[in-house]
Amino acid sequence: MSEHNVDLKPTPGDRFTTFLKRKDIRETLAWAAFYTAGFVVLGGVFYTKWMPISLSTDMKSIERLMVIFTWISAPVCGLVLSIATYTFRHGTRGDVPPEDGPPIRTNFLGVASFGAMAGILCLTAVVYGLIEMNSASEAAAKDAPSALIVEVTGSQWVWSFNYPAQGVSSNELMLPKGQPVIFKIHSVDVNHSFWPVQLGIKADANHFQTTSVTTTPNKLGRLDVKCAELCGLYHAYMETEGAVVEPADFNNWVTQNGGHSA
Ligand SMILES: [Cu+2]
Repeated sequence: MSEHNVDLKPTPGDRFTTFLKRKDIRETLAWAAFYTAGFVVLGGVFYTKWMPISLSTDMKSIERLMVIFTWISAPVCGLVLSIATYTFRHGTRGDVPPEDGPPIRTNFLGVASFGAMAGILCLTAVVYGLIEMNSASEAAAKDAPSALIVEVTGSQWVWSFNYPAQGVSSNELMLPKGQPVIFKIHSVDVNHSFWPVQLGIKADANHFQTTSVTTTPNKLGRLDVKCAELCGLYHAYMETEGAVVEPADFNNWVTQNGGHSA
């Protein structure tokens, strides 16, 4: 008779419902929701305020990338913190730790959903990154003919900039607003990394190869230029300033420094 063969084992759904009814799980999930919401708000509303101001579309896409990656990691971070919070609230000195539960490596649903979730998160990050990178290099190719060329030289521990078409050299990075700029970067000694912070770009400065990176400053403002690769004793001080200025002011600066407007 069939009723003798009825499978009375709880289904995965039943087990999940029982799991959700546990007090410790409910409290942990509540904390997880609280922390996750906190990180989502911090990432979306405050992150961009704490970051350096944006003077190019590349910096805007870096901002967006940081916010989206913060949102992706928010639930993971929220869950870890919530478990820690539960432990701090309920753990007592001298507690006997509970025995380990059954291993989940044989639980197909558990393993598959973990794998799928991790895979989707990683794929999202990779695909998103590729799309951003592609659109940046497309824009760079389109802008190349009208671009201002700036030769960037890194040396221990100074940045110098040469504007070949204008015949000007400087230790501050001056750029006209609205004109694409191609940085041709190299180093005279060890490896450095050229990082004009508010432009949202960064590229290695190597001794044996010139690297190049393109962007278009689209806002007036002060620039911080830093070295982003440990390059010796005074690496931390390898920084200089600059500005994005109106094209007319840029031309004035060029002539004041003995160059000629191209
Ligand atoms: Cu350096």
